[in-house]
Amino acid sequence: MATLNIVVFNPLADRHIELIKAAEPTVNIIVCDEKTIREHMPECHILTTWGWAETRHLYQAAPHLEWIHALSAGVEKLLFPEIQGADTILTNSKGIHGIPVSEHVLAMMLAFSRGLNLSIQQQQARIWKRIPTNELHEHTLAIIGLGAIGREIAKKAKALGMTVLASKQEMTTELFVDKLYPSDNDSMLEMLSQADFVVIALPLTEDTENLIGLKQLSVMKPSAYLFNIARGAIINEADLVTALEQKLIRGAGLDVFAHEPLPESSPLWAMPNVIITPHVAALSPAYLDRAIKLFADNLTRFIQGRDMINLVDKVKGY
Ligand code: OXD
Repeated sequence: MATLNIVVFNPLADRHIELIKAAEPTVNIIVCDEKTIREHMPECHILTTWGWAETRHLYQAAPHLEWIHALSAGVEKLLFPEIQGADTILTNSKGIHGIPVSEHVLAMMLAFSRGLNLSIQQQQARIWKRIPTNELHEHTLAIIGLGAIGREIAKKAKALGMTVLASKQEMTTELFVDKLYPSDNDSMLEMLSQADFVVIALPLTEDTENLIGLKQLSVMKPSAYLFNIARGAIINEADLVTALEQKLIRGAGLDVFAHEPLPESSPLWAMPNVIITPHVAALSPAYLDRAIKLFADNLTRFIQGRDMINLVDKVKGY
């Protein structure tokens, strides 16, 4: 077989290169940035990139490309018509996000529950004033979308004494979920109405775009908090702003937005009951180690012609 050229759109440490080489010593690894990537497309066989990176123009310049691997779980910028109609393999990094994302969600839930968002604001103004605090214990968490991330959140929430509800397309037996709901609209409304904390952990698809709008927000408890660590477009952002302004819900912890970076003009920035993080929920020093390990495993499968893991359905989008 001719040497395989793997173009990687991210800096790699030596240990990452070694992991890939251990899987397949003969491959040629080309690490690129935004400026250099295009020139390597004519010789590229495997492209390792991010689901949020503009890739269509690169694809059009890559006649030998056989496989795109997303270092992210989301593949939103990798689902353009040319790839959907071609044999090009698309895989993602689903399954490696559970630990950091669940810790991020827990951090935001605890921050609201213990009033840390308000304490930090007071601290900046040197104000000593007792603020209302609460416990997660015996409160109810609803997880919309129970995949690898949702399960890890459920496990940690149970350890804190919470009741866990979750919605999912197929009914399965779940160790850390007290009640599982099907994913139809009525079931979702029923689940939302029970919850003190709601976490969105779904992929963005045609079906999930704008899934959470005023109707869903209106059935939530006025004391409830909403968290989004999935994709911004799953929430109708204008409806969320209305719900927060009208106090239909108490607050929101948001790591993802319909437009990123979140525009300076967004009213969300100035809301005291909103915690904004810049799409970092999955990131930690361990992220790339896990992502490259998964890629290297798939590389062996690709070369040996075995079934690959995390194949993305290019029509469904996950
Ligand atoms: C991802 C993310 O898609 O971190 O991997 O958002």
